Amino acid sequence: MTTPGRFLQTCDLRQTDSRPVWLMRQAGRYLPEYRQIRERHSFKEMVTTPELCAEITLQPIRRYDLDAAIIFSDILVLLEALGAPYEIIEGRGPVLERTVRSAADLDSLSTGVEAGDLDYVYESLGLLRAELAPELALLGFAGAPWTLACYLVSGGSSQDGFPEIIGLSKDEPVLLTKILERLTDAVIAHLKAQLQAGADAVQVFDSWAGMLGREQYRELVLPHMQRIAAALAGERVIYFLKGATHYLSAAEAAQFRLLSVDHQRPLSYYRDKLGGDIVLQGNLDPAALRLDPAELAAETRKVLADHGPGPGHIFNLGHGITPDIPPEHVQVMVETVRAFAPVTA
Ligand code: 1CP
Repeated sequence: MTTPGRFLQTCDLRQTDSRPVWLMRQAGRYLPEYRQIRERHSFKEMVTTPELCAEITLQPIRRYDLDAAIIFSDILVLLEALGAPYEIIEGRGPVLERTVRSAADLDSLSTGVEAGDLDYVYESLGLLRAELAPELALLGFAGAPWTLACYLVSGGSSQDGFPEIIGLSKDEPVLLTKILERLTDAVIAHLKAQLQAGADAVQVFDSWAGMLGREQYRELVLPHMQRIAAALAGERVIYFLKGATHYLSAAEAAQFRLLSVDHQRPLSYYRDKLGGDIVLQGNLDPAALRLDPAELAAETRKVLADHGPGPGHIFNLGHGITPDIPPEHVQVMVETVRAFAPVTA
């Protein structure tokens, strides 16, 4: 069982002694202990073997005074469970064995995740909950339907911005909606199962929502995300958007309650626009982690000060940490957050 620590207290807009802090992609290639395991195992082995997965998830927790652990997994595990297996190719990123661009492609995909297919994720969460200190929050996650569809339609990572899905949105809007609905059902089931397995909160990553204009966002992204919010009402669901948070009105944001924002705009912009009842997560520019320690500490304090002393702020980056960051710089960032003036009610 979890004893509410800083992370969960902040989710409830309660006062804490210091801001909760964790980093997107906190387990990963910038850590030498991660690279050591990666030399001996494929990415898939690391994700699908619960003992390895738990070990990698805990690596950043052992190094730093963080408030949350996010399970080492990937958004693509769900596509694999639906019948589109992936590989991670060194230097290129994810590649799927197939694409879905026609009604026949969609028909040949599973209608839902079969019992057992993602048990390795849920088993890993069980192991982690037992090993983590009770005041640390355990996070599960999934890709948002739109971001998953980008990979499913294009067949993997793309340097040129997923043109295939933009084509599909123009030529076959009904088919694209069906794809997004199928993915939404699967995301809801996967998030619920992670919460059931011991996750205290789940994050939905909409990394590619920002390629859409405001109108397209309202058509292709928002209805599916609203269905996820409704299906998980009462649970802690953090919605991470890159390049699109400013599309949300206060009423729309309120449905999500926990919003992770990128670094394009200061936190005070979102606080002013969305009000005091939303928990904001973010938003140090990940590039700030390359600065020398004094400048990095100054940038970290700028984010903390910009939010102001009120509760409801989870410190994080605006996007994931990159593999080139010196691990000591993360230490500087976390210590700066800890040393900052406490949150007041
Ligand atoms: O060691 C390696 O070569 C693998 C690199 C790697 C890692 C460490 C991949 C392949 N995935 C992961 C783990 C991962 N992926 C986590 C771990 C938990 C954490 O510590 O935060 C998470 C949350 C993800 C989520 C993820 N995967 C997203 C959304 C978040 C984001 O950063 O935007 C996306 C878009 C992916 C796809 C993916 N998987 C891997 C890579 C390199 C990518 C991105 C590729 C691309 O830009 O298209």
